[in-house]
Amino acid sequence: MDIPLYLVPLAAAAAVAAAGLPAAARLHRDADTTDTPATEKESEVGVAVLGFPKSGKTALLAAMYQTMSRAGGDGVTVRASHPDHTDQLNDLAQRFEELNGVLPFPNTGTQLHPYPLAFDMPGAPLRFTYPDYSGELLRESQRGSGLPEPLAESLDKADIVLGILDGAKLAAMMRDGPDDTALGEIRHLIGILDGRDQVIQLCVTKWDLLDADGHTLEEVITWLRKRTNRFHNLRRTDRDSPVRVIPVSAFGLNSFMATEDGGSRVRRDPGLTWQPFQAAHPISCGINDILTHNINRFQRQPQPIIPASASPFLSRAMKLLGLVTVSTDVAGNVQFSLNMDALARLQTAVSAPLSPSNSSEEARALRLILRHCRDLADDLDRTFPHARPR
Ligand SMILES: Nc1nc2c(ncn2[C@@H]2O[C@H](COP(=O)(O)OP(=O)(O)O)[C@@H](O)[C@H]2O)c(=O)[nH]1
Ligand SMILES: [Mg+2]
Repeated sequence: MDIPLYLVPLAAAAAVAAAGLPAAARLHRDADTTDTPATEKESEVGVAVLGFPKSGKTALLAAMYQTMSRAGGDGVTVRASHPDHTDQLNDLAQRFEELNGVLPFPNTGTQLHPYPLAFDMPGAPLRFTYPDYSGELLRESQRGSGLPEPLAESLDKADIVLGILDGAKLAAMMRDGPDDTALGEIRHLIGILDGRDQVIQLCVTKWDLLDADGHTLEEVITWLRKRTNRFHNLRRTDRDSPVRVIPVSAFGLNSFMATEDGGSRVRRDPGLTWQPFQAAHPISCGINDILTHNINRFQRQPQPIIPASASPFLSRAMKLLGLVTVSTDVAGNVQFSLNMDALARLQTAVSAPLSPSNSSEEARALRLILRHCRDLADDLDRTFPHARPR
């Protein structure tokens, strides 16, 4: 059977690959999937992605990986957290670039296809997994049956939720008038997000199309607000973290790739290079907000103790940055109490110079990642002042 690896769900690919491996390698792989050491498990930041078919989820993954796997000035990069996935991700990005954007990965099936990524520096305490899947899963929930199990589970476990709004459909509606189906999808998606106490970022994909039509982000937001009451509620300013609307384009804005014939074909200009637009911003803004969101959330409780149910990454990061005081209760359980000045301490931890003398390698790596993510969030604020609710 000639199925390219990237079309095979990762679990199946791992099983196929493991079957042909020597025992030592198999052990290593097993350890990676099932017996992940506690320290590594604790570093996982949960990411959920909500998007209808063809909204640009896989293209965003390819573009995000292309962007994040190349170091910027601060040296922060992302790699696949297992060699198998490196090949898959490189393949994905390469095919995206070379096959004229005729994307070779229409995900099928009812499972998520996880792409685990890790920040690539010594001691970096942060991993995340981009869950790609067939958008039909989300469509299924529109028929009133609730979210299919894997998607519901991914959403419940997530620290960061990325809601994908299809920029091509927005561009078409802003040009030709609202379309019930496309509008129904947006309302459904926002309905799922509204009321969730998590870091949420909305991505408007295929921004190249809206940009080409001369639309500003402000116009897009005004358009959405007029047609979706819940959009306004989702973006209310007293949330624990802001729901940004982030323009992204996997193709980029330089006409390297462009759709033709109403989107059915993609043309590539070989004289130009692939420069995705703001593809790393959604996840970076999400990471930037995780700690602030949860500090705000815990501070509203009568007793600001980090619950055992909190994401393991949170407890770990808060401890590394000195935002909590660790104690033991009468039953001998370790308790993490949020410090009163946690928000101020967080600001200092992210901004202060990184010196080996006063912090561990892990804490320095975390601070560097947080600084990198804050810089991208600031960059978004400068480029698109309307991205953040005001
Ligand atoms: N113009 C434009 N089209 C895009 C972009 N990203 C994706 N597309 C188009 O949208 C289609 C669906 O994208 P895909 O990522 O496969 O959507 P998914 O089903 O949500 O994973 C692709 O085949 C492209 O033609 C983009 O940044 N700009
Ligand atoms: Mg896809």
